[in-house]
Amino acid sequence: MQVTDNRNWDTLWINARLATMAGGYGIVENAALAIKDGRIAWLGAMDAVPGEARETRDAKQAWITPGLIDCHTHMVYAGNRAEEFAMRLAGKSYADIARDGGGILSTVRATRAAGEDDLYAASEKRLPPFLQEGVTTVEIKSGYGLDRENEMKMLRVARKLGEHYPVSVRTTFLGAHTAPPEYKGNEDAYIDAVCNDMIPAIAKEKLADAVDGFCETIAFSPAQMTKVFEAAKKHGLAVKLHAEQLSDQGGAALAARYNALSADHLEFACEEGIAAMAKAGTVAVLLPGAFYMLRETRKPPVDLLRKHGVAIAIASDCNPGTSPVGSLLLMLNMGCILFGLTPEEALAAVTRNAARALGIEGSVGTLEVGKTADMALWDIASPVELSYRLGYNPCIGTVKQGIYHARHHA
Ligand code: DI6
Ligand code: FE
Repeated sequence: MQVTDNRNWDTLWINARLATMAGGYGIVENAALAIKDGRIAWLGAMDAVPGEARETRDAKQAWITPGLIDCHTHMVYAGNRAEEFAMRLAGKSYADIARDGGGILSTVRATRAAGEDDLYAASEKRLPPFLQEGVTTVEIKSGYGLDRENEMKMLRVARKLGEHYPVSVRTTFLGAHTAPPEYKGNEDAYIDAVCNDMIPAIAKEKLADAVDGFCETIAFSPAQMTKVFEAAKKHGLAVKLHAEQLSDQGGAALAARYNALSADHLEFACEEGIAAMAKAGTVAVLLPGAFYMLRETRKPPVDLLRKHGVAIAIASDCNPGTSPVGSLLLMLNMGCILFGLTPEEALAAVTRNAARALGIEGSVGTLEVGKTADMALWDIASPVELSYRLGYNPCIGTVKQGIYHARHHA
């Protein structure tokens, strides 16, 4: 984007070290960055600043990255599943707990029972740790309501979080998470309700930006997910898929066939599915929190993703069952240690590639002229540090649509 009026910037950040993430780290040392109307108007070397701003802010040699993007969460829910955590530690599997009516269904019971205000209050508590760590965009899925009214309640709560906090919320309808008890043994009828009742109502009220599903033996088959994707397509909604988390169901290839924004988890993905994702431009969203919590030993095939040139994102999967995670930075470290990503890949995975996984790479995910001025400021010596440490938060503050928000130190 061409910037014409360069004497009229709103804010000029000076003495910054930029990792623009526009290709590799995209490092610019001794940098300045100008903001106008919430967008990046110019960036480059301090001694080449071509204009003036009403307000100058000194970054004091802090690093500035694109605001982090958590592209896969289920952070709107009620209750918690600490008891199941204890059961899993005692040897019961996630799938066994789900078959016995626990797992996702136990969160469905709690979420259905919560009024909209209570659900908002419970969910609101999970957001600040992410924002304090430099997150400026978060995706939030439904999937614990499993009927029209309760799925819409979840999506409204998610949208409301984005209205009350300096974060953009992208919402995803995950009605096809599992079949609710009233449809037990009648899963096809539930899928019909997802396709013919829920998706049209949610599309009409513009409550979701995308449609997702759980393609797994304990959830829905590729044939059932095909119906859901057809309905999404009919209503102009993008699709995503929880694919190959616990077994290879051919979900990656199915997602690619529908030009999905992303296929997520992928521990059991085969090369054929990955090649199809590469061709379709479908992003691989890796979720090290769930891998870790389930003590999974099969790693997502990172080498195959690299070989085929599939963009890799990572996310928290923040959910009460398999990933009760409150830190995206921890996921960078786990992405490196557990999955073998490089620190540079890990940072790209929560910026540039996470934006692609949400279909918003045109406006966020890198520091480039014309993009939204969503940024995170860090007290670090190099961007590698964001993956290196565990349990430290070096975030100084964020800039959301041009406005600075200092981090609140506890
Ligand atoms: N895969 C996951 O990791 C979450 N959902 C899904 O389809 C887990 C959700 C939960 O256990 O509550
Ligand atoms: Fe998930």
